[in-house]
Amino acid sequence: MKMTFRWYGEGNDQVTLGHIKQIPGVEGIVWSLHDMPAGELWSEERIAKEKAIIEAAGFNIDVVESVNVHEDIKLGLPSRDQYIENYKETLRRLAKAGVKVVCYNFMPVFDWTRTSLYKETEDGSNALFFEKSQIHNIDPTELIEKLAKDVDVTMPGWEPERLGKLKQTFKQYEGFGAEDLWKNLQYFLEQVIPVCEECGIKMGIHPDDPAFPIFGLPRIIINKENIGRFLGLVDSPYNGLSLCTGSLGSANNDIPDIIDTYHDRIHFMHIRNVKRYENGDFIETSHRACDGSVDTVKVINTLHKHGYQGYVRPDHGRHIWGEEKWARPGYGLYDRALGIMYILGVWDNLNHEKV
Ligand SMILES: [Mn+2]
Repeated sequence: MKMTFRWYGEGNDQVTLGHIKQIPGVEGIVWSLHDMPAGELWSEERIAKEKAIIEAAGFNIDVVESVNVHEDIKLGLPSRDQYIENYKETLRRLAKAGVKVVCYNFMPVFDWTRTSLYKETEDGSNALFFEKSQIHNIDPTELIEKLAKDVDVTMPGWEPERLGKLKQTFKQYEGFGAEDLWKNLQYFLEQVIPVCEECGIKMGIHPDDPAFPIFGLPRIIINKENIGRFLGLVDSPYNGLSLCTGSLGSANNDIPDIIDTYHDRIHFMHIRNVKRYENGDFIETSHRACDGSVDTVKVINTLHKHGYQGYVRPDHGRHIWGEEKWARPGYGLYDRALGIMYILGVWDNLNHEKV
């Protein structure tokens, strides 16, 4: 596995490349142009600038997370064709700069949803939390506005231009079902994957988070069966997965079994843990297997068994040692660094005869 760390860019992240440099084993930065609205063509200058910053710090730029998919593509509106053309050209430019894997998602309206960003836990840390009953009793625009007020940074999927149009976007999805979303995803892939085959970029779709429908919006990348259907939409190694154990772990998925079945289509792994409660609530925990509902050791063992050569990053961490005062929700420094040491500890142990 090749270890990476997500970083939001200079001036946009309190974590610095210097901090990341001191975490053992990190080879690459998972990056994006976070101020770029979905659907826009990325400029070669901006890509080159980001590449220079990251490479100067001694990291590779192999993985981009994300190039966001414009809502009109998910909705299947006539305007999607121009946005898809922009997407294809952005991929060509990223390939030219040396990018190997692009992560994206195909979730209507929101990239991810929680009901609390700083839920306190018994040990004094706090973490992202999802309370199912709250979701049923709140208007989605109210919920997102409430959460957005808790932080002074823009979070992926909650960009101001998206938030400003939430009510209108929800209206557009009235009467829109899972099969419509499948059809529009297929249309997108049939255009984009041939470009990836030409330029050598592997696409990795991120599972829906949480992995079940909310607010009446369809969610399709949620379980083994649907992942199989997704991979069959365009049966190419370039049409693959960014397998996120935390997202799939928000529902009762057997993730080691999913890895066993689809390992040759996994280009990028997000490894983290969540604790699921019987009432459907879940909270993000440390990466350790016994702290949550995801058997992270078995996940790593299964990747090792298949000789996984792809990219890995620790996903969301808890906020610990007071870092909630400055860290992005889920993207502090400390718990993700601990997560890396856990992942690499298990991995090195499996490799011990070779070390
Ligand atoms: Mn993830």
